[in-house]
Amino acid sequence: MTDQAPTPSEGPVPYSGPDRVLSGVQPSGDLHLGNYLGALKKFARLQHEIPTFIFVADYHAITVWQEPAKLKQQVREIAAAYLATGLDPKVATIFAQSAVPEHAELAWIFNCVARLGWLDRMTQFKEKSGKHKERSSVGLYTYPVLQAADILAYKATKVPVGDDQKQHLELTRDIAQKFNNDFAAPGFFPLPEPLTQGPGARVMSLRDGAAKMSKSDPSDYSRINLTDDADAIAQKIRKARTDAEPLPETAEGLEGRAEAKNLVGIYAALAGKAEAEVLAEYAGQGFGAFKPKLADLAVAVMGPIGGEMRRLLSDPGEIDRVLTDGAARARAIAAPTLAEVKALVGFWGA
Ligand code: AQP
Repeated sequence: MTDQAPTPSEGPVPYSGPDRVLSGVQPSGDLHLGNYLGALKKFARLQHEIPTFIFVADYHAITVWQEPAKLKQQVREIAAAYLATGLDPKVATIFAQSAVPEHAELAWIFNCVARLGWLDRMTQFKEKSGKHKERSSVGLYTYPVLQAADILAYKATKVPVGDDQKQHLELTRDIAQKFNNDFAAPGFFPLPEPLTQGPGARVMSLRDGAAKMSKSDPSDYSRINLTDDADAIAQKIRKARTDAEPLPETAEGLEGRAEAKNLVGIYAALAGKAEAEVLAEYAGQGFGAFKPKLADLAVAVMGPIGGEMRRLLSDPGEIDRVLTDGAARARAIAAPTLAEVKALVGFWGA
């Protein structure tokens, strides 16, 4: 028995298909400002430039325990967040991952392409499994392989994600490249690019400038949720950890001041400005003056999103129609890809 495909590696042949965007968010808790700035905000812009597929990652969510009675509602909440942050279901394809079984089937094939050594290097598994790795689900370990299937089922070329996902994107590229080599199909899968540029690619916790803002942080004061009202947003910013120094004139002056850098970065991302512009405006001022300005801006941007989410969630029928229609449109792309893959692998009936 060999663990190597016999096909020799061919020189890289560029993918020549159309550009497509794909990304998703797990229905594993309240969405926060980091998810919005790192991911959702970019989706709304990209949909007008490139065909865009955005899914609710419910297969990914169950890599850690999810209450069955709540999961469906959590899926609707993410879909509501997509719509409330500007995704248009007539333009973008919006769907639930579990409604497109091709993702799971392709993931199995990719499990047989990816190497254990590749997965062993994934830092997110190490962080999420913590000290009790042997008690983690197998799904949590192979999560990046499913992510590769999510992307490549649509032959997506661009993946808007936060900075934390860069390593997983590299794995997707490795899987795509190895599949193309192993099955003598040069250029069959594209090597997708992560779109992580811009302010907001890595929003940090409001309580700890060294930890990323995360849904699973036990402290609600560590993040601003998309559904927080104006009072909660202002209070969380008021209580955000900072230092006693005034804001510097240049970005270099923020080095070694993680919490200060984070708040300036959040302001810049929300205002659509560069960090340097924010500093030019507030240099010399302390956080007593800066925080209320940041709170006003955050309330102005986030408040309407929360309101629209509440309106959408009051009529789940509308969200369900969007997801049903999206799943049919998604399958129309993913099913032919999977059929091609099965033929290349040599399966009976393919
Ligand atoms: N702090 C962040 N800054 C910028 N982008 C972020 N993203 C997540 N946190 C930040 C981006 O949001 C998208 C969706 O993430 P996800 O829900 O699929 O999973 P995640 O990255 O694991 O997000 P969380 O909030 O940290 O969830 P938990 O706590 O459940 O693990 C991705 O594009 C991600 O990069």
